[in-house]
Amino acid sequence: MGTRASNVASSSSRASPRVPLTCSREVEAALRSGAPVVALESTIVAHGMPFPENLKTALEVEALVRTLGATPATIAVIDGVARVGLNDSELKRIAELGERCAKASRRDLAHACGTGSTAATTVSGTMALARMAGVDVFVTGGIGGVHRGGESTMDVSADLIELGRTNVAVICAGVKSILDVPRTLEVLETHGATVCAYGVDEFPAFFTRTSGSRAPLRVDTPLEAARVIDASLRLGLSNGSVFAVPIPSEHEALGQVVEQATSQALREIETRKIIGREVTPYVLKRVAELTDGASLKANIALVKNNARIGAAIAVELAKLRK
Ligand code: PSU
Ligand code: MN
Repeated sequence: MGTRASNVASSSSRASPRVPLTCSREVEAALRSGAPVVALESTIVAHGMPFPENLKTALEVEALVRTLGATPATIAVIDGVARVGLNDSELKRIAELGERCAKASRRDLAHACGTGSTAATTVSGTMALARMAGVDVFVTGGIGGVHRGGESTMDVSADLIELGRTNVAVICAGVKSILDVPRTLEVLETHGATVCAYGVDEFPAFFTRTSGSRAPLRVDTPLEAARVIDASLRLGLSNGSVFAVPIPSEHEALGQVVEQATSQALREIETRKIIGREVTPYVLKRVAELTDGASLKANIALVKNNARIGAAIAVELAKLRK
């Protein structure tokens, strides 16, 4: 597996006195033997879906990864310790906390660990911890991006910067269309992140297979993706990569409904003069109301699809690196 900090604690139950990071026994054993491991984030659990669907989905995604021959490693900060591989009760705690759980991107990791807090990790926080533990492949739903109007607000997700400086492969369904897709791709390019669409030419927009923006690169199979990741690790590049998998066609109809609701919510924002940090919560709430649960269903379907492909990529990568 890739670079691995030598002083990272490896016991399942004790943190090293020096590094507040532990891997579960299962993850530790898999990493030690070079078996495939798939990192999973916890912000999608705490903040991305309502309880109890969030817990059910998280457990099903872990089971799916196992079925496909890889070890799942859900990542979060629990009582001040960065945990790579949560047990079911830790996962339940994050899921039940929901919106009350802290959300940790890279900037928040030291504070969460230093103050003994519990926090769900975003894509950037999860990538940073996955790299420290030696996990190369990470599956999620969507990554953060440049917000619409980001050219003046400078609201650009830390995920994009992390992808420029941490070598982890992120398998996702692109970015939500409430974000600015062209500018998101520009920022990823600026920071040197490798961006491949999976099996298509266009960068997908989460609920829809198309975004109107062509992806810079394309791969078509798990083996091809694994070869790209392997080459990146062999070259010792510091940047990460995005493998953007479109939502499966059979769920895209649902996605289209969500997309129409999103457009309506965005129009409402203009007429109601909603601005700044009120924007995203308003849009998400309106989309949930307008689609009567279709957005959650489509979200779960695409996360599972990403997990299937991500696990297959991790399996191929482990074979290449044996
Ligand atoms: N996009 C989604 N679902 C999510 C997220 C993004 O479609 O749950 C979460 C991820 O954890 C991502 C974070 O890392 O939101 C980005 O937040 P921000 O825009 O504040 O950087
Ligand atoms: Mn932001």
